[in-house]
Amino acid sequence: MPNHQSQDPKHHLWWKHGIIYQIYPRSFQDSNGDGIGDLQGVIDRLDYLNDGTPNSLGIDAIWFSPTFPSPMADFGYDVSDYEGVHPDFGDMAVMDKLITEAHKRGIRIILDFVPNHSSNQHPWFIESRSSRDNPKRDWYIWRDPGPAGEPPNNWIAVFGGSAWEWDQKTQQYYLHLFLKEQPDLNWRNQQVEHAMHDVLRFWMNRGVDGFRIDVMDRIVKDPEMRDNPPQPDRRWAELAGQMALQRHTQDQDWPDIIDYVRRIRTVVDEFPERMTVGEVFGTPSNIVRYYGGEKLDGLHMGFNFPLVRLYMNRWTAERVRRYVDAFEEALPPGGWPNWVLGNHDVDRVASRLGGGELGQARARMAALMLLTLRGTPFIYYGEELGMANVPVPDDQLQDPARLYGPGRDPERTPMQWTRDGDFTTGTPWLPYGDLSLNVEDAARDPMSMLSLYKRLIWFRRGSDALVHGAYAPVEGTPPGTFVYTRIHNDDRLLVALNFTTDPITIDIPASLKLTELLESTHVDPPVAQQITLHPNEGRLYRLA
Ligand code: TEU
Ligand code: CA
Repeated sequence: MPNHQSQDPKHHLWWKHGIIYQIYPRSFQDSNGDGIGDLQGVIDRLDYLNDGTPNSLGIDAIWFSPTFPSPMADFGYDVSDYEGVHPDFGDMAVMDKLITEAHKRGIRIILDFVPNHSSNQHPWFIESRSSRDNPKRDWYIWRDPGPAGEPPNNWIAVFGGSAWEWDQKTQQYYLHLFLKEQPDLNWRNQQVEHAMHDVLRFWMNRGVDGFRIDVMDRIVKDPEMRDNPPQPDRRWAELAGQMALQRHTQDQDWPDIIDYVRRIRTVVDEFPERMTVGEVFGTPSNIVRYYGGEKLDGLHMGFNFPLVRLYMNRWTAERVRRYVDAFEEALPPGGWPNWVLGNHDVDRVASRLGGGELGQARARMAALMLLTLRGTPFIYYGEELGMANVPVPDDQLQDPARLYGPGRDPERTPMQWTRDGDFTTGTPWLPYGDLSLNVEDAARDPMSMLSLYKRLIWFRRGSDALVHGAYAPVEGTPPGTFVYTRIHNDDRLLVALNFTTDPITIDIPASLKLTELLESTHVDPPVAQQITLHPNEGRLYRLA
């Protein structure tokens, strides 16, 4: 049986028992009218995020996508100074003020640590590429060409083309698993590893509470740089582009990566109550590897992405329950789950699940599931409004990852504060979406997505069952439904989800006596004891 035991409320830890909110800093709030979000803008909106009352969203931590100096080739994921603040976002004084103001509200700060690659404008790379015998040459991955001048191996970059860029001056290739503006750092060089450990210490000394670790699964690769084998199932190539033409056995999840992960954890553990969550992919057992397996001496969490990869035709009760049980099953005792519906790299959940009214209904049910499963929920800014992908005109697209259609701009558009937008007094760097979805109007509507998120979050904050309780699926419910309990001592709850577009009546086992309907995602709250779920409806019940 999955090991989803209750946890002792005494061991309250912010990153386990709280809710984490991802802010794409460029798109949350602009404070100086340049159309680009910034850290002062976030400070101005902290009371929206948590002012200690149920009028606010009620989150416990903010994960910022990169805030560091960067040429913005990949919008901050090409870092040119790991210990600074990009001038578009502010400066170190504003960052310090943000940390202080957030902490005053009990909000922790998580920064995006980008260790796999730096910007090609980083001083380290400028030195490294200057000559073959520069002391920093080996801080990056340089290799001679093949006999006919070809790249050292067949690795391909996520954003298309070979993962090797020729450097005419020193007559070698350098590796870049992403853009050529993002040269891979050589973590097998201890000087690199130590320099990056010091970056973590720098920020923790300033009060930063944790790190989301970018591309955690690729920071070391096959030391012999052997070719990746082909992906026999070529169907994926059409779906996921060139990357899917290979099985990434040599440049992803390399076996000794866990040694580097453990050493990062050792550094983070030099400071109290810090956390790490790694961007890792694949099966639950692969994700658990980054936790450090049974010893749990790796990352505090590895992102659990299956739900962000689910599109409407795969959004079924059976598949989602399989994901939940598989992750619960794979975690070693004490391992802590996490759940996420969206981020800055994937289509927004309301769009993925069908768009329009259907997408909204499914996103509401997904929110109830996100906030009632066992483990840490991650909310992507705007999700609490029901924001969907925004169709950005081709001439305004800016994401380098445009290999896959419009790229990721549609899920990175400005936060919508009022029906006029109110993200900036200038021209927003990306267009607004449907402004009828905005904080001001939604806060006044008890049936809005925002009101649903606030009720669920504030209920969750006071519920031992949801924060600490055991998870157990209820067997034998009709196809298309996923029903589970969350129980901690006498705090006993049941969640019932209907993934179908038909009403479904569920006979709840007599052993689970429903006493009170606490929440429904349907816009027409049903009679308490009736358990006929509307299409795409989720409900939360108290049990005797
Ligand atoms: O993403 C890693 C990753 O695998 C993504 O590149 C994903 O496959 C891609 O975005 C296509 O949708 C991280 C960051 O989340 C992403 O924003 C960065 O572009 C990337 O790393 C490079 O740092
Ligand atoms: Ca600004």
